[in-house]
Amino acid sequence: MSQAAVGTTVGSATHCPYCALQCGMYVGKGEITPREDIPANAGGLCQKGWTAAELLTSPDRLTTPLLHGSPVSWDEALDHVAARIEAIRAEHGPDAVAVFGGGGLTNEKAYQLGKFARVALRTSQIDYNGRFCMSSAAAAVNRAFGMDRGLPFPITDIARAGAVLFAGGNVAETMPPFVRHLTAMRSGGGRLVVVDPRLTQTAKMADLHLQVTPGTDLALALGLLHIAIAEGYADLDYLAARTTGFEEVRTSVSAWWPERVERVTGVPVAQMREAVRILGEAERAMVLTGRGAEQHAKGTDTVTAFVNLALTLGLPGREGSGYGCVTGQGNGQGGREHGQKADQLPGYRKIDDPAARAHVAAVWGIDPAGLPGRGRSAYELLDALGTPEGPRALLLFGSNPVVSAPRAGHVARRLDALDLLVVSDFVLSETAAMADVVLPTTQWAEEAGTMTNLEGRVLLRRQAAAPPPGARSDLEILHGLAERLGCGEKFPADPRTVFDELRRASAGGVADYSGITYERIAAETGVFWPCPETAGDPHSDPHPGTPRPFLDGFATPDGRARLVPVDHRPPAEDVDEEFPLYLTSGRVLAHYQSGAQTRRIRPLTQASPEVFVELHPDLAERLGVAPGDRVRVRSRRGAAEGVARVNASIRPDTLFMPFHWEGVNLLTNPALDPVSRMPEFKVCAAAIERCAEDGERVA
Ligand SMILES: Nc1nc2c(c(=O)[nH]1)N[C@H]1C(S)=C(S)[C@@H](COP(=O)(O)OP(=O)(O)OC[C@H]3O[C@@H](n4cnc5c(=O)[nH]c(N)nc54)[C@H](O)[C@@H]3O)O[C@H]1N2
Ligand SMILES: Nc1nc2c(c(=O)[nH]1)N[C@H]1C(S)=C(S)[C@@H](COP(=O)(O)OP(=O)(O)OC[C@H]3O[C@@H](n4cnc5c(=O)[nH]c(N)nc54)[C@H](O)[C@@H]3O)O[C@H]1N2
Ligand code: SF4
Ligand SMILES: [Mo]
Repeated sequence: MSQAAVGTTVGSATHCPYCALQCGMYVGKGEITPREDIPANAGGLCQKGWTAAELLTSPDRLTTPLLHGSPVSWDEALDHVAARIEAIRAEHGPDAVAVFGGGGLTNEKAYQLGKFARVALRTSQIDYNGRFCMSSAAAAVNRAFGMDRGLPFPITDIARAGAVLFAGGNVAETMPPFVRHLTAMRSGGGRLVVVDPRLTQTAKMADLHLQVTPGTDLALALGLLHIAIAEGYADLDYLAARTTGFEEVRTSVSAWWPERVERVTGVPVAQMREAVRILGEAERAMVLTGRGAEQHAKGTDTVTAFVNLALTLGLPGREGSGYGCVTGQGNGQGGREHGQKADQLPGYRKIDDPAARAHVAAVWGIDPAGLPGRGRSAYELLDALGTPEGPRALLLFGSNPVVSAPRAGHVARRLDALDLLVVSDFVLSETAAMADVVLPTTQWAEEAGTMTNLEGRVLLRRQAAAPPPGARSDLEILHGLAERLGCGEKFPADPRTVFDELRRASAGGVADYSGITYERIAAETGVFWPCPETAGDPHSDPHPGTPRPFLDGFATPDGRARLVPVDHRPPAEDVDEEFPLYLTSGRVLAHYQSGAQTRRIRPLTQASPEVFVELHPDLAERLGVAPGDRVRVRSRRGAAEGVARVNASIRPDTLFMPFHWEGVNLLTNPALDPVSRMPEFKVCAAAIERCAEDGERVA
C-alpha cells in the first residue's frame, strides 16, 4: 500500500468511488481529504466525495454470500452458481447465460468480465449500463472522428476557451469541482451558454440560458448551424482541409430557418443568434453535451448535429477548442473500451472485425472461431430475460437496473422470470434483493485498479483500507467461478496481472493502453490513452500518452472528420390530451445513480431525503398543488408518487424527477435510439395530479 503525505494529511492517494471526474483524494483511517495534484479536482470534492468513506463501515454492508436469502459459505454459493450455469447451458445453450456489467467497474474488472463472458461462458449475451449513459455520444463521435474519447482534450483546456456551449449538462450538481474550469474560463473573459429545460445551478452561471423544450435539442442544433452558416461563421478553410461532408450538411440545415426552430424548441430566435455570435466570435470555443441532450431515441443524431456545429466553426482538433461529451460514471470512459459491450473487444475493438478477433483470441489463448459474436444491447437484453428466446440466467456486476432501467416495472418482471439471477454487490440493492445468489464484494478503497476519467486519463486507485472479512473482490469472484467452470488459470484475481494482460489485448487497438503501467500512472498522475508501448524506437522512447488526439488528424481512415447530415424528429412519445406534460429526469447533488450507495449515507439522505417532482408555479396553481403536497405522476407505463417542489426555474410544460429512488423509471419510455440503443430517459408524455392524504386521486 503506498502512502502519500500532503501537509498534515496522511493516507493512500486514490480516487473517489463515484463519478467520471474521479476526483483525487487521500483515504486514511476513515478520513477523506482532497488531492491537489489531480487537475480535474485540484483540491476540490463534492459532498458525495467527502462522505464516501461512510459506506466502507456501514451496517448495511454485505459480508456473507446469500443463497435464496440465507447466509451460506463462499464454496456453497459459487458451487451452486457454477452448477446452475452448467445445467442451464446444457439445456439451452451458451447464450442462455447472460452478463450485465457497469461503467463504475475498474478497467481490470470490465476487461475480465468481458473475457469471462466470451471465454468461460462462451456467451454473446453481455452488455452494461454504459448503454444507458453516453452511448449516443460514443456512436456519434465514432462516426465523426473515428474515435470515442469523451473529452479529447485535458479538462484544463476549458479554462482557455473563449466560449462554451453546454447542452444538457448540470455539472454544478453532477460534478461540482468541474465548475471551477467553467469559472476560470469566464474569469478569463469567456462566455457560457447552457441549454436545459430548467434554470439549473449550472444555467444560473451562464451568460445565456436556452430553455429548450425537452426532446428538441436536435432541432436547436440544426437551427444554430443554419444561423452560423448564414452569418458567415463557417470556417471554410478548416472544413476544406480537415473534414468531409460539409456540403450535404449545409443543404440539410437550409430547411431549419430560425423561426421554424423557435416554434419547435421554444427558444427565441434572438437567443439563438446570440448563442451563435458567442461561439462564432470566440477565438477558441467548445461545444459540450451531457445526458440531457443524449438520452433520447435520437441521441446519436442530436450529438451528431452538435458535432456538425463544432466542425463548421472549425473547433475539433484545435488546441483550446473542440467538441466533448461529459461522461458520467466513475469509469464511464474505460468501461466502454475493454469489452463489456455487446459489440466490443478490448482496446475498443469491434467484435465482428476478423483481425480484432484474431488478436484478442491469441491473447486469450483460444481459437478465434470460438469467440461469440455480438449480443443484445442493455435494454434489449433485460427485455429478453426469461422469455422463450432469451437468456435464462443473468450474472450482474455493478448496476441496479430495478431502479435505473427504463420501464423498470417491466424489467423487474423479466428479472423475476429468470431461472438464475446472481448479483455481486456490497449492499443489498433493489436488484440484489431479487437475486437467487448475492455475492458480497469489496469496495473501491479496499482494492486496487485503474479508472479512466472523463478526459481519457488513466488513473490508479490504490488500496486504502482492508476489506471486511467475508467480502471478495469481483476479480476473485470471477476467478472462483472460472475455476469451477474449468478455466480458472485464465482468470487471475490480481489486478496488476489483469492490467498487464489488458495492455497486451489493447495493443494496436483504438484505445491502446500497452504503454501504461501502474508505476507510470503513479509517477505522472495519470496517462492519457492512446499510449502504445513505444513512441518509435522499441528500445527507448516511452510513448508520452495523448492528451489531444486530434491535433494532427482525426482517427478516420483519411484523417478527416466526417460531417453527417441528420434531421429532427419529435420525441418517440409526444404530449397529447391524456398525457399533456413532458416528463424528464436526472440528478441531484447528494445522490448517486440508483441511490444504492448514497441512500445509505446519512448526511446525504439528510440533504436530500426523498423523491420529488419539480413543477412550475403556473402549473401547480392550475392543479391546486402546493409545495410539499404529495403528487402522483402517470405515464403510459405506470405511476409514481413524490413530493411537489414548486419552482419557477422549470418550463411550465415540463416535470422533472430524480431517478435516485424507485419511481421515475416506472414511467420512462424504453424507446431506443436506432444506432446507439440508448433509451429515451429524458422525455416522455405524462400527467400529474395531487394525492389526497389517503392516497386517493383528487384532481
Ligand atoms: N450528483 C450526481 N452526480 C453524478 C451522477 C449522479 O447520479 N448524481 N451520475 C454521474 C453520471 S453516470 C452521469 S451520466 C452524469 C450526468 O450528468 P448530467 O448530464 O449533468 O446529468 P442529468 O441530471 O442527468 O442531466 C443534465 C440536465 O439535462 C437536463 N435535460 C433534461 N431533458 C433535457 C433535454 O431534452 N434537453 C436538454 N438540453 N437538457 C435536458 C436536465 O434538466 C438536467 O439538468 O453525472 C455523473 N455525476
Ligand atoms: N430516469 C433515468 N434513468 C437513468 C438515468 C437518467 O438520467 N434518468 N441515467 C442513466 C445513467 S446515465 C446511468 S449511468 C445508469 C446508472 O444506473 P445503475 O446502473 O443502476 O448504477 P448504480 O446505481 O451506480 O449501480 C451500481 C450498483 O453496483 C454496485 N457497485 C458499485 N461499484 C461496484 C463494483 O465495483 N462491483 C460490484 N459488483 N458492484 C458495484 C452499487 O452498490 C450499486 O448497487 O442509470 C441510468 N438511468
Ligand atoms: S465530483 Fe464526482 S468524483 Fe468528485 S467528489 Fe463528487 S462524486 Fe466524487
Ligand atoms: Mo451515466
